Formats: sequence, C-alpha cells, structure tokens
Amino acid sequence: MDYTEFLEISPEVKEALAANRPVVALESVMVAHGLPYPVNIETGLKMEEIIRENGAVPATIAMLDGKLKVGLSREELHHIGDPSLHLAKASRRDLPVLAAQGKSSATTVSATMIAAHMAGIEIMTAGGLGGVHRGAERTMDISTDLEELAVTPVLILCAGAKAILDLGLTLEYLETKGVPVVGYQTEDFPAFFTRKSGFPAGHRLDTPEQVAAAFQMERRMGYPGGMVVANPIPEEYAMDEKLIWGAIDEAQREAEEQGITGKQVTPFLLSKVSKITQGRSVEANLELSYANCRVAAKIACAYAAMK
Ligand code: PSU
Ligand code: MN
Repeated sequence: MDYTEFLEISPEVKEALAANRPVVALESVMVAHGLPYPVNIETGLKMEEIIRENGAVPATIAMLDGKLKVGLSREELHHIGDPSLHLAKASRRDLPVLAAQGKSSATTVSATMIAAHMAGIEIMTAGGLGGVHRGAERTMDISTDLEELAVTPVLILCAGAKAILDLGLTLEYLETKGVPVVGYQTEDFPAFFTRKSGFPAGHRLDTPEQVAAAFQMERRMGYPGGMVVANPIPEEYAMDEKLIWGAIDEAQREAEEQGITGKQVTPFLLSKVSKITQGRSVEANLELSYANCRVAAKIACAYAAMK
C-alpha cells in the first residue's frame, strides 16, 4: 500500500528501517496529556535519548497537519507538548477524519500502532496501555487499544496497566482477543505504579532475546495481532500500595461525582492522582518510562539481529 498521502517518516527513521536497524516507536499522548508541562517535553526528549543510548532509533509519532509523522523533530515535539494548543487525543476512530481535515493531534497507543505498522516499525513503548475501565459493565468503556492489539502486529512494552482500570477484566479481554501477555522478569502482571497487580501475566520471559523470539514466532505463525510485554517499575521507584490505590479510589469517586466520561476519563484521573500523591505518581511515571525505553530498545536490537 502507498501511504505517502498521509504518512511522513523522518529521514533518520527511514534510513534505519531501510538498513534493518532497530527502531522503537513512542506514542505522543503521554507528552501531550499524560504529564505536566514542561516536564512532559523534557521527558519526551529524554526517552528518545535513552533509546539511542541503548542502540535503537526512536520514532515518536503524532498527527501534524493531517499527516501521521513518524519520528518527530525537536520543534515538533515541543509543539505536541505545548498545553496552550490543546491538542486532541486521537485513537483509531479519529485518524481518517483528522487526516482529511489536515488537523493535528497526539496519538494514543492504538493510533500509534497503526502509524508504526504503516511505517514498518514493530516494537513500541507506551506510557500507559488503555484497557477495560472499572464499571465497564455499565459504561462499556473499553479502550480501543485492546482491539488494536488483536489486529495490528506491534509489540507494546509497558509497565503493565494502571489501577484506574479493572486489571483483571483487562487481562480477560486480552485473552479473549488472543493477545499474548508476557511478564518481563515477572510472573505477576505489573500495575504500573507498583510491581504487582495480583493477576498473573500469561508468561514470564527473562531476556530481550526470549521476547524477540516469541514475537518473531507470532509473526511466523501468521497471527494478525501484537503482543503486550509488561516490565515492572524498578523496585526503588515503586510506590507504596496503600497510597496509590487509595489515591486512585479517591480520584475515581471524584470523576463519577463530576460526571467525567469518554476520552476525558484517563487524563482526569491521572491529574487527580498526581495531586493527591503530591506529584509522587508523576515521578514514578518518569522513572518507569525510562526503564521501559531501555528494555524496548534492547528487545528491538535482539529482534533486528534475528531478521
Ligand atoms: N493510560 C494511562 N496513561 C495514558 C493513557 C492511558 O495510564 O497516557 C493514554 C494512552 O495513549 C492510551 C490512551 O492509548 O490513553 C487510551 O485512552 P482511552 O482509555 O480513552 O482509550
Ligand atoms: Mn475509553
């Protein structure tokens, strides 16, 4: 397929892909909506730097003026992180309309997977994976990220999922959709701010090579979808369980009281949790993101070496 009408790959990423060098895609909602300004931009740049230090080429993805940009320049990253621009958050359903209208938006995991796949990138890392929200039996709020994982062959390295979701139901949903879930050096599916959720990840793998081999096998078997690899937050940065679960419960109650729904739910909960924990959740978020970039780059290197 010729995607050039709406896909623009940076020269650096294009060159790396042509030479079969490892590339790691990054979503942009974390920079646009997941972190406070200006920490968001510094973090976006630092994540790219860490990926480089670990031998891969970073490709942050966003939609700018109707084009899916794969590999943002510094200026473009600053643009994405500028809160005064109120950039939208685009998932799968939004991309065609935004592209037709020439609009700009940060991309969620699902939209980033779509662009990465069009560009030929197979490994990505994400701030947070969307999932089945608490109370989904009433609201039907289930992130399209999970559907995307079932149909698009991209590996997502993340720190598990936040307890703003129903983690048990999120794992059930991924099982129904046939998406492999791997714990990286852990049996337990991590809960983002903490190392354990109490729910088992499907499989434990311990090295980048093992993960790359499993992902390559999924490709050889002709599966259409991707894989979730969950890397627990480094021990020294893990949050106190009582503090974080309490903060999430409180934020959840406020969201219900204020009638927050739809795509506003996640950003609302995250900023409340940050306030309640006096910024400690943001600090943990930064550290686990850096750790994820290291592991994602190593997996991308191992995967490229196998090709
Ligand atoms: N969960 C988080 N942090 C995030 C997101 C989810 O803990 O930043 C973002 C990601 O971009 C994810 C998207 O793809 O929100 C999912 O949004 P929704 O729940 O509206 O599908
Ligand atoms: Mn939703």
